[in-house]
Amino acid sequence: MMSEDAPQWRALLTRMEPKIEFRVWPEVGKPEEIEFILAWKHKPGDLQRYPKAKAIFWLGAGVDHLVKDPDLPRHIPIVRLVDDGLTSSMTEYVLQHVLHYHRRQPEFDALQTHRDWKQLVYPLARNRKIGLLGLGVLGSDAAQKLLVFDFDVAAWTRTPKSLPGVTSFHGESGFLPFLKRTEILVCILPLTPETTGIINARTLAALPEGAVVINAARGGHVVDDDLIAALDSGHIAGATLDVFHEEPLPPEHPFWSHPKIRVTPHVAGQTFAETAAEGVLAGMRSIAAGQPPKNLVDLAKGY
Ligand code: NDP
Ligand code: OXD
Repeated sequence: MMSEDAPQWRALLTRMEPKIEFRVWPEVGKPEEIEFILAWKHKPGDLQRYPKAKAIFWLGAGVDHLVKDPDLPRHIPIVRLVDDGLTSSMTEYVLQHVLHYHRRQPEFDALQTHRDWKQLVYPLARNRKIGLLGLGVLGSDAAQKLLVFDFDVAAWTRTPKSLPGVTSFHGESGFLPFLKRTEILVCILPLTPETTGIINARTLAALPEGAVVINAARGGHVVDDDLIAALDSGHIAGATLDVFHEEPLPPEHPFWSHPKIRVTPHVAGQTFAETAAEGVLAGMRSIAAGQPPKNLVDLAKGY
């Protein structure tokens, strides 16, 4: 495995399955002895060094970094992380920032700087239209919890979806109607060639005046200059961004100091070994028993 969290993974996995011999990259010993690879943000090219590897367990939900590795061994299963801890933490992030905008917190913050006591009104949650880009593992959980707060939730996906309480749009023809009704746009899409740059000038212009954007997916989804222009024109009222084209976000990047942008350092959803290790072990056991593991990455789709 490769990760600064390796000691915790080692402790958890070997407690659950004492037969596991756990090696931490780069001290992997003989590459031909490695059966399962656990990786996250690996050094491109390294994964092809293990001729007897039976699977790669990617310790994150988004596999964009992995699938762009030209030396990725494509003949073995690639399993991505689906984990309750990660899912809950992403939902917390979505709720935190949706509520921040719904309750007009940026405006209250501005009023406070002028010692101005103004009781701005906000709509009932059921009249606040949230639009989720993506309704997969993470989007579905966020949608369900937003519904608990009574928000009016819609989602846009590649294929048709039906999740009770969620208004569904899909494909190219569904994109514009989805945007037109969305006041708080939340991106939880995988980064693929189809979704790269999806938050661009046209998308932002289709949102209603005063809409806000929360990007919890990947920096590559946003065309940075288009977002800044839409914020500066006043059409978009604010943006919360967790992910960036370059991470860490370079100190000179205009996002850091833009008055309408909140930056968080790629912490929206976190992988917790404590909850994730069991799923990884279950995947290894399935493969060892000749069964297909859960949460396989579809390399043709890229997620
Ligand atoms: P899933 O694969 O479970 O869901 C992906 C969703 O996106 C599906 O609803 C899918 O639709 C939709 N989608 C994919 N491509 C398109 C497209 N071209 N057009 C419309 N919809 C599309 O992924 P997860 O929910 O587990 O994770 C989503 C992403 O969140 C990850 O890929 C990762 O980049 C990001 N992430 C960010 C984190 C952070 O800390 N900032 C933490 C964890 C994840 P369909 O089902 O129809 O194919
Ligand atoms: C992930 C991430 O994809 O942390 O899991 O971004």
